[in-house]
Amino acid sequence: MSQDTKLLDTASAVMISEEAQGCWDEVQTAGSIVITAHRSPDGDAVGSVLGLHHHLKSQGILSTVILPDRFPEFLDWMPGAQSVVIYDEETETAQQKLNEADIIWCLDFNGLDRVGKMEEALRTAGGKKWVIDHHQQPDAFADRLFSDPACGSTCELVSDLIIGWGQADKLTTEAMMCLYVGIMTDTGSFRFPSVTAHTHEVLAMFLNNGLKHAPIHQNTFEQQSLNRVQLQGFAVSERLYIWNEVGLAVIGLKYDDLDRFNYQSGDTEGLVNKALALKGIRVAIMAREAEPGLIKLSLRSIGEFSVRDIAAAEFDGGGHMNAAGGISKGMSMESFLAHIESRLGAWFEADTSK
Ligand SMILES: [Mn+2]
Repeated sequence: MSQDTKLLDTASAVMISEEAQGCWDEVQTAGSIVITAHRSPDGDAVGSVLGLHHHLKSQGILSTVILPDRFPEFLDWMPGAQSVVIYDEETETAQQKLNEADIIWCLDFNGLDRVGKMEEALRTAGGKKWVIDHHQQPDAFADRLFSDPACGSTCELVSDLIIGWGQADKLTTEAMMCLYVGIMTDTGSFRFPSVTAHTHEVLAMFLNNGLKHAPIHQNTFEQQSLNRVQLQGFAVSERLYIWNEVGLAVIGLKYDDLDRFNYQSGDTEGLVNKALALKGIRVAIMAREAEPGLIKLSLRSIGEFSVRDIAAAEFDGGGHMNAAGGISKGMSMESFLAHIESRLGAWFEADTSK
């Protein structure tokens, strides 16, 4: 087992800044702690807030987890998911907790405009805002900022912080399960370029600590409803639009389509990757008409083509170079697709990555 020991040693040797080290002293004496993440929380957002929450709890430190809106159904199984306070649903409770908090951990987002309707409450809350994030160009709202845009997930950064605190061996199964989910989902199951040897060292440390990974994959990806599977099949078969000359594929699901398959939050998760997986396609957009006149977008790319730039400039969004989100207002799906076609020249003209 000497190999295992070596991996554990490497992961244990994460060096963190003095400031990050100091967080540990401060959380121990804080009266009230809130942990939150961005709106439309994904696996990394939910995983990082719950992972940190479970770890602090195991060390006798209580915290309240608040998310701006509900997380997708496929994350329901995560330990602690049921105790999350959803701002949109329990606004008063959430506001009170935010107001009382001495420390507000802000995980997996880089600006106050990423928390939807919770923005004002978070902005005016008096507690210290400690940000752990991996998105580019964080806004200046953090009292403490731990940002690493090169890192594949916020869950890896939270893991590093805990390892840096010297508490790797104190990680509970619950905490590791949640952190694993975020590393897994934000790296496309450990296959994106952002994955490093260190990512695998952290995962190896989890496994050495007794984490069972197979049920996590199964719970996250293999508990799909028939409606979801059929919606995804329908989307690929009937609502996929391809511009081969530029390598773009768009899936455009209308409001009525979603209704037909009794759409639940999270049902189109991962669908954009089916479009991106096509031969010759290097930019994919998943467009979902959430309500008439409001289209939610998920953008992905391969290589140097930045979907973040398009999302930020044209769709009131942001994200990473190869994975971004945004919205389009006031257009039907037909006019949205026509709009995309009208923008191809501008998007791909200057593109030299092809
Ligand atoms: Mn993330």
